[in-house]
Amino acid sequence: MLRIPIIDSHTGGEPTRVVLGGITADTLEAHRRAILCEPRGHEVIVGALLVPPRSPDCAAGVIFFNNVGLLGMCGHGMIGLIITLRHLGRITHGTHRIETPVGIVTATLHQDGSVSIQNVPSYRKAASVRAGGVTGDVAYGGNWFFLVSDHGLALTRENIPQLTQAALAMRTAVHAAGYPEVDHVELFSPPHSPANHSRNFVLCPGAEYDRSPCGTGTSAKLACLAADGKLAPGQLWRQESIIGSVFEASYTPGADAAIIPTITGTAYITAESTLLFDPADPFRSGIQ
Ligand code: PYC
Repeated sequence: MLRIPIIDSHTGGEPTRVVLGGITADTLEAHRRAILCEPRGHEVIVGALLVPPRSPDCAAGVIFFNNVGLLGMCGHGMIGLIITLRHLGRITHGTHRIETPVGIVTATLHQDGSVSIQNVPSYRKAASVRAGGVTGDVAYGGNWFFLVSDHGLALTRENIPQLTQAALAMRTAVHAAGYPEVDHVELFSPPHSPANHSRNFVLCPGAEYDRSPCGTGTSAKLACLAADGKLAPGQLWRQESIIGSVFEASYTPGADAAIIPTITGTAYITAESTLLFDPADPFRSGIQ
């Protein structure tokens, strides 16, 4: 019977399932949905397959995946991975380089248990794109985002079904407007807590919403703020999620008008487990 050891965590409410073995990058696709989705999990879980790094100065390599495919990077997932590696005794406090498919991310595990990730270069590709009755920016932060503030919707938990439908329609519209690379939509409003600068709702590629403020989405937001001259290098940005969890963020200037964002958050281990795939189970591959 196939056995896949995993460790689950959550970062600001958003779950990460780190896969420690049992499969390789070559066999991931065959098991991707079975690892994450029902009956073993839930569509919202982001997977993180540990792989040997190609670069000898990296502590680990990781491939992030979700219910519909692979993710270039994942901010909340990287914070969850670092806390998982500490839980396993594979790393201690300090700075660690982690290889992702879109570049090397430098993660710092602080003494207080929080994690800062220096993300891949992030940039705004297009400003003020008109699509589906709204205007937004297209930006990259390790994944592609359509960032919209003029949506007219309240970012409350009760509104999550309406926010999801509206964001799905915006994604279709921004594809039609010439940006097929966009797989996440990020809606903004003023924060609910005066300690924060902004609240967001993030639609993920598989139509789930991010419970965390989204590390790659916050990176894309910083790129837009920097491009508009609204946030200076080193200035703190506190991004609040739809459930009220917070990432702290800032940036340094990068090459070619890109920025290098740093995102800080905290993750907690929720389970250590081994997934079993019984050949007699008609749903061993998940509910397809
Ligand atoms: O934190 O970057 C992130 C993320 C992407 C999708 C879900 N979370």
